[in-house]
Amino acid sequence: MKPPKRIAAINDLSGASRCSLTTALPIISSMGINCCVMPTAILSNHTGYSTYFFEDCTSQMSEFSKKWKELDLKFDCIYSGFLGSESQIETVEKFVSDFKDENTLIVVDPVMGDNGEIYTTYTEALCDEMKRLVAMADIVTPNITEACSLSGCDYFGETADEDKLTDICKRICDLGAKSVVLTGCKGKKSISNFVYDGKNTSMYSSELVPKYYTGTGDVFASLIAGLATKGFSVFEATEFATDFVHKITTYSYEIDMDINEGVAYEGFLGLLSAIEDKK
Ligand code: PXL
Repeated sequence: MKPPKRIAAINDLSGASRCSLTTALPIISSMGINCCVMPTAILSNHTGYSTYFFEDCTSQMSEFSKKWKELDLKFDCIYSGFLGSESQIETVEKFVSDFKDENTLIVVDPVMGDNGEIYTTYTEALCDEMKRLVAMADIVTPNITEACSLSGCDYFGETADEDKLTDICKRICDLGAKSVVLTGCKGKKSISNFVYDGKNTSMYSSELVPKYYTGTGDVFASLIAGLATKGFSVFEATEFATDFVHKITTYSYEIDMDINEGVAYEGFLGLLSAIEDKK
């Protein structure tokens, strides 16, 4: 029997929200993977609420890195998300160069905004610097707002044809990323995730749930990081994640969850523990 694989999740800790680390931890652990968390910032709750407490954790991140190096921790995957400040780009780059070996998978969720709006704590410079992390990634998981920022396209709404999506993904791969999963492309009644692995494309769709829940992208990216760590291809991982997110958003809609409270995934975590490693 092998010990569980290990992911370093670099993301914020929003205490009373289902997003970032409070989502990555249950999702990744339920997949049988050890999730080591490095907070980029601590918040009382996510920034979509009318009020929140925010404290940047840049200096603590370097201390975590130092100690993890002293402990000689090895990671099968490094997964980054929401960053607290511009200088954290360098901190994450250094973390990757200190901990990556030839088998370490790098997943970058370039969290910056949504629905055409950049999050309130993000500066233009931070969005621009995010390209440096994307350059190191095996898999990047932007939504359309983030993909437009990374590829230099003007935001065009949430709908696009396959040619446009392929063009944006190619531009993101030109930055250095190996594959892109572009999330949340909307049709009239569907929502799709579009994959480009540098060669092939594929689209995975599900029925659109008419309410947008904060933190859905964190569930999605955590699933992609976990499944890719378990040996699933980016296409297989996206197919599974699309279906799982559809199940949890449908349920959240049926029980009339408040959008700020995020997706109620707790009752579905058992589905993740049944997934076996492919490698
Ligand atoms: O889910 C994205 C996200 C992550 N972290 C924080 C956020 C948000 C979205 O609002 O505010 C702190």
